[in-house]
Amino acid sequence: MRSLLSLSLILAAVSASAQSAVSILPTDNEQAIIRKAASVVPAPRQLRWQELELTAFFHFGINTYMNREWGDGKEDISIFNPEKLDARQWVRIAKAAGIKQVILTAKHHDGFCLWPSKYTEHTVAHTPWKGGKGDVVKEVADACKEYGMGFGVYLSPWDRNSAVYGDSAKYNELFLHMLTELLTNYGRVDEVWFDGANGEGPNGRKQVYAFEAWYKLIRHLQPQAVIAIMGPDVRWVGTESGDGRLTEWSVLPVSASTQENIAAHSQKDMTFAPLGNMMGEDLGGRDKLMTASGLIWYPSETDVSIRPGWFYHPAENNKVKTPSELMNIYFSSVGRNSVLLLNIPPNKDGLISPEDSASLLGWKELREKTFSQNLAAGAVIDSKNGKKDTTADIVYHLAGSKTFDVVMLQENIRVGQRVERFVVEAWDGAAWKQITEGTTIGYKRLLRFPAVTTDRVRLRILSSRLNPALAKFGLYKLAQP
Ligand code: FUL
Repeated sequence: MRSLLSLSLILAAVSASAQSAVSILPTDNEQAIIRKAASVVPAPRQLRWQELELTAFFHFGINTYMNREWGDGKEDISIFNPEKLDARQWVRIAKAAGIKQVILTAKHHDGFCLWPSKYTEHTVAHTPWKGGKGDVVKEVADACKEYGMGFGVYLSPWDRNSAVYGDSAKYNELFLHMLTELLTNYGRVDEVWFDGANGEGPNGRKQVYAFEAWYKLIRHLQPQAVIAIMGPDVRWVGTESGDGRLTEWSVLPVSASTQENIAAHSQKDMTFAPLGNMMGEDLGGRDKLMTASGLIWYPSETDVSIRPGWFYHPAENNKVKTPSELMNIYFSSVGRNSVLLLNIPPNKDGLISPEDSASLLGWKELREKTFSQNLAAGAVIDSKNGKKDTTADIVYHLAGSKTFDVVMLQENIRVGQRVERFVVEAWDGAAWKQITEGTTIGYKRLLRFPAVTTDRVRLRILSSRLNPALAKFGLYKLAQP
């Protein structure tokens, strides 16, 4: 018998060879490849990002004024005048909802820059807002500093305004200048988000992006920032519905991060069902690893909007997702080994609307009520490894009879992601009865099921790539909205 905190039997030591990328040699057999996969670990910047769990997007710009989703870059920017803009309100609301980091659309596909870039006239400096002296990027960055929140920038590679888009060398140079401004003038940047969307179509302008130069610049200026989507650190989950995969590996074949692969699966038009939806498959299962030339830590991010659109539209004020809907998204994103990137679009006044903030706070309350009391706390644990050390049975003798309908599992991803299959069972007084099951765990796995009352729960790890290394186990009772 051992205490909840001393899971030493199943906690693996950090392997000396742990790293965020490994190559696979032609001589590696299946066993060697699986061992390697189990030892791939997040880089410190990826670990920090994963532990945030909840992040937010602020889609704001000329589209907010045009009541559009995709601008064409020809907009008359004199309509941009968010007189009541208060970025502190945005960040305060996000923080009150338990969100840890926010990302601002510094430049969307229409090319309008929310900061006074020196490299184009299509910016806030050429609008009536604050007599051309305003800078939304600065206001958001400063508010993040004030409230202790992470700060990130979204910069669309696809630019429908720039005259040099399609002249690859010139546009890449412009893009590097813009990135430099964003990464040097606003303090610490924690995430850089490169959208893969491109609606040029087969006869459109063809721009070859200088990704390597962009990444080098980011690593140089803001080494702690994760580079997301068209980037090496964070992968798009593959849908904008809020649904993560049931089997979600953070260790993938290196081919998953190629730009061709990302671009092929990104949006090509404004519909919200991306072409080549990447959700169908398990991307990092054993079969995928066997043909890989290398393996990388490449975790998924689930982006979804609190409203139907990414930008604010008055007609959607009654379509804001409810606290229960946000709770479902929480379970299907954070609860499926992903980080949630929830979009909250400020309105034309430059404020988050009351509908959105009420829903966010209701959701926060539901999470707090549900997760404040871990019914496995104080349990006495009896664990034994199976015949192979890649299986384990862990019995939790609860501190009395408890009723719960949620289980939370976390792996210690500092040593890698390992668990491939598990079941959770409850003792009904005479026998063990299965209450739920799953495949991957990863950073966090949350499962819901009809309420169970018992004083004994058994977690059985049926398959793992190396000895399972669990970080946390929790049992909870869902709060009613
Ligand atoms: C997509 C874009 O086309 C949408 O407008 C939005 O920015 C979303 C987050 O990414 O690819």
